[in-house]
Amino acid sequence: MTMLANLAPIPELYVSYESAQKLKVEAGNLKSLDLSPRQICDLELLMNGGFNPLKGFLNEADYNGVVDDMRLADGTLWPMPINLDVSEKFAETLEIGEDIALRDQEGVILATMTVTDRWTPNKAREAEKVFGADDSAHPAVNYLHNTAGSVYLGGPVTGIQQPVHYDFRGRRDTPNELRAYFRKLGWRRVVAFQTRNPLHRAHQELTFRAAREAQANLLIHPVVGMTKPGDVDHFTRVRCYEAVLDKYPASTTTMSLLPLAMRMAGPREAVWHGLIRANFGCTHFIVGRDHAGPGSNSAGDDFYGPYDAQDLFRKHQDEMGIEMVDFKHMVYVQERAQYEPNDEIEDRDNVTILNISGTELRRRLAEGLEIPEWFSFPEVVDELRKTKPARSQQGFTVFFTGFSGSGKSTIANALMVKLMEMGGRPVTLLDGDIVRKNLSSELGFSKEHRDLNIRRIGYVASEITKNGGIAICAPIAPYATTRRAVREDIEAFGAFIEIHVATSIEECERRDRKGLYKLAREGKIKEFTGISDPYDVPLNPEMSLDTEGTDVDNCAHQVLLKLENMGLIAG
Ligand code: PPS
Repeated sequence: MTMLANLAPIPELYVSYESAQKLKVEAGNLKSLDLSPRQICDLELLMNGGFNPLKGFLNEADYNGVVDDMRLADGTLWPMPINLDVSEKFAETLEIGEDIALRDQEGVILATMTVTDRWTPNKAREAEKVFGADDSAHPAVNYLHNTAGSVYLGGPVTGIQQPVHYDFRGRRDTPNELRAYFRKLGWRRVVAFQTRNPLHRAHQELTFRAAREAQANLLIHPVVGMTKPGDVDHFTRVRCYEAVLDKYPASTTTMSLLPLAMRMAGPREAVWHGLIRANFGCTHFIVGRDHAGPGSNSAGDDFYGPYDAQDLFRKHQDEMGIEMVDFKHMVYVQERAQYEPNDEIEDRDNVTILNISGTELRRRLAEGLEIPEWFSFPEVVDELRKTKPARSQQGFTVFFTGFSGSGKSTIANALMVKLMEMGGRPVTLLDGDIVRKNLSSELGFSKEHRDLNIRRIGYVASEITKNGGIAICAPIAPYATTRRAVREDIEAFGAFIEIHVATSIEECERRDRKGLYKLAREGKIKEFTGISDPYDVPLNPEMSLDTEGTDVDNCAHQVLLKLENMGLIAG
């Protein structure tokens, strides 16, 4: 262990304050791109040197090298493609060699970029090579296919200003700010701990041991850019970290927030994380079990082996300028009242080994069950309970879908009344007809308009869910992909219960309560769902209701039982 930090400043892409003011005015005349949240994260780390040696978004030759061999065209190790993905429409407007302005989501110009390269990537190949499989169960593969633009632009970036953050400003540092801090305190060996989860006792013990092993100071370096969908939000996490920070011996440990957009790419991600921490002045980096793991693939198996990340890191660390401190899984040994690495436990057969998995922790939080003190700190558990109250106190959305006249509105109304009778949470009904009067009065029934209508319903329902209410939606919602997108929006805040009101088209037409089927058959209403327009039958709804043999009251009751069964309402 000889590594000592060279804490000299690293190159940034920013121009001087005076030049920035001038450039900002000039950039106002350039074609401009409003960056996505992920691109803003990437740009911030490009500009401040976190992604050193990159000087901009990857050009085509660098991209190909990174995808194929984790190397830039000049041979430098770099495992993650950092691309400026745009729409074909925007790409077509550009000339090679042209400068463009890169703006944040409010329109503030953060940087300019000279477009040297423009190409259409083979996304399936990128998915296979970088993430190990072209499987949309992987969050980054899903992003690649469903969110990222189809054309990549590459070229050098000139930084004008940092993205603005209003939260935890005092806890955010650029690589050079952290380097200066380490210099000032005389910290020449620093071990960084990457995390996207709240810290519990096992993490504290692990980081503590890592610092001892590396004879280094400790940097808790949590990601606050973008993590895995469904993670605890960073506001809550930072409050948790602040509580845990007090448990470390004073002046050995510090915390700084990293605005990284994670890709959950396991082994490649570990190498990337290490290179980033070297830029932030660290000499050591902790890689534990299943580092940056994305969970399971669509066949139900893990994408990566639990120690693949450690293996890849070890293979490359000589050229990385940072050393790995590898850790096995930490578990609690009850008789000795301490955490120990799972593979180093002595006298294994005569001790009680305790562990609470992430899934188990989420279950306990959701059901309001006890979380033992050996597992976490009371302050951390308090914070988590505040943000994630027990399921019976969280907001949720019940989303009915089915043909016109299937009985959606009637059942939704009955459900609303029953929930209001029970009390406890505000209930809002977003019925198809009501929404079309109040929110979507200008829309018709083309695919585009129907999707817009459903996305609006989804947006309102997600806000209601976020704020602890119950949203009951009852549109036709004929397209499965749109229903999935709404589900994703809502599940960030609470449960989404999709209910297929499975009345057959023949029965709906026989009932024809509004006389619309007759008009549709006569061709007087065009694009009528089930007659002259498609309906994707839900494949995995939480529930399917048969209205042909069951009355409305009973259908609503079945829904209540389901909600009770899911722990969303008290029995
Ligand atoms: S969608 O596809 O989800 O946006 O539809 P939605 O907002 O639920 O609106 C459906 C109601 O509009 C009436 N209507 C039609 N439905 C389907 N296709 C066509 N072309 C159409 N034109 C008008 C119909 O009364 C639907 O009401 P419900 O409550 O479903 O019977």
